[in-house]
Amino acid sequence: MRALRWPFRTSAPDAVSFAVPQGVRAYAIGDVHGRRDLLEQLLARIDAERRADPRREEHLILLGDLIDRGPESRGVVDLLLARSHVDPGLTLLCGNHEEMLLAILDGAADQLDAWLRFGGAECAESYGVDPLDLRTQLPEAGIQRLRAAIPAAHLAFFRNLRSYFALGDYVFVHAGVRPGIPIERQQARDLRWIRAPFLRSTANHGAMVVHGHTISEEPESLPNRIGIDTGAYASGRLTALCIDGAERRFLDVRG
Ligand SMILES: [Mn+2]
Repeated sequence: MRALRWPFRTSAPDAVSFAVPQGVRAYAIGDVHGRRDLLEQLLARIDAERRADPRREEHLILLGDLIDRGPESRGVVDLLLARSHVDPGLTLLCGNHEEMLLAILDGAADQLDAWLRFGGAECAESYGVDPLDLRTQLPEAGIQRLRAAIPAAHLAFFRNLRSYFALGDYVFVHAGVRPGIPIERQQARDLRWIRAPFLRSTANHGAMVVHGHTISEEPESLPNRIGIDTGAYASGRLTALCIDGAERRFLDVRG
């Protein structure tokens, strides 16, 4: 991946050829993965910036993979549910981890083991379910345990997550887009899972694609995509992209 990195990594504002309308500002946050502590810190920074220097239209986009791996999946959902009632500019995207959990809750017993291994164990624990129980019971019984433990409001939260969000010259997705296909015709599977065909593509996607899902040490700023998953659950670094009219910059918190 190293060879694909665009050289600039500054956090100072850059004038770019992609923009959202003047007076509109958007913050996009990468994969939180159960790190409520980092999300709280980053939101505090963003809210402080908004208070000090407001815009006429403010957006906050979470790029998905809110849950799994880190310790506080339930806490992250609680925080964002509460915020969704008071922040009309909040958009929450569905990552492959939320998709997996929903599939399991809908009865995909064959996916339970893989989910537990890829961070679902920590998520189950945050809902008070012992992952060891889930591994030793029949998968159908495990799914019943999970269904009983996850509050209805959280289930509705997961079901209401969106696949993408378009704003000005930008489109926000969890993983990426399938090159050559318009955003409205993208498959949810590609938006939430895609890697190489998107990451290696030099095609103009018709909009600057802002995504998470694939971890890089530093945020990646390329001519056709911006990746902001800095692996918060393991690195302790949660990154956001701020797009402010025709300018943009990165901001992050480190725990
Ligand atoms: Mn992902």
